[in-house]
Amino acid sequence: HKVDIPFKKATFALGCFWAPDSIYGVVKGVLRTRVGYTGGTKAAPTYRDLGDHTEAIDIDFDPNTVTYEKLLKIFWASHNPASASSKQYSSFIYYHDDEQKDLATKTLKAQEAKSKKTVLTKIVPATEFFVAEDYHQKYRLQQHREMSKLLGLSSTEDLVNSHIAARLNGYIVGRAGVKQFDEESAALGIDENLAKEIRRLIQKNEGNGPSC
Ligand code: MHO
Repeated sequence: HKVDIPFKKATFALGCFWAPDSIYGVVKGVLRTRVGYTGGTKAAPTYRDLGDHTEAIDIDFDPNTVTYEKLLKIFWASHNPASASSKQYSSFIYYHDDEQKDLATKTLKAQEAKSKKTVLTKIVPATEFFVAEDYHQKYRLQQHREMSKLLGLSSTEDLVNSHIAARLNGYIVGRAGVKQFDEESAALGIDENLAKEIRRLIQKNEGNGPSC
């Protein structure tokens, strides 16, 4: 389930990280995702004791298939950047280079103009990303133990490096439709029995907003 092509990184915080893991996991061009804690100073943060860090998602993407602008568009559309939250759930864009910084700044201004609200999102340089505990990775997929087992996804290693894990974690909660799934299920190596179950879950959950 490994995809070995050149990639770029995007790192965002937009509330509880389970939902963005599913939302970004099914975006075309997204190769891998992992959730964790970043932006703070506390050494070795954990879910129960994350100190001044924020829950965030770290994305590996293929820039030839998806642009950083598209990922930003999804960022603004997937949470309310004008609502105040604790540091744990605050809105951040952690840029990896000047181009990302400029695009983030530009789209933040556009978001403010469009919503006529003060956007609280902070745009800051990416710093060390602490991968969260196993049970937070591909959280939705892990609720389907049979499926994770079938795919041989057991360690954190698998869960954060597997392309198929990122995709299915979004599909099973309906974050992309059957049509897109059918276009890539063969390439993902999914057999017909599993495909049937996934289509059923997509249809059941499509239209439900993402929840945490
Ligand atoms: N209500 C959830 C939020 C989890 S999210 C990873 C919980 O506290 O378990 O912060």
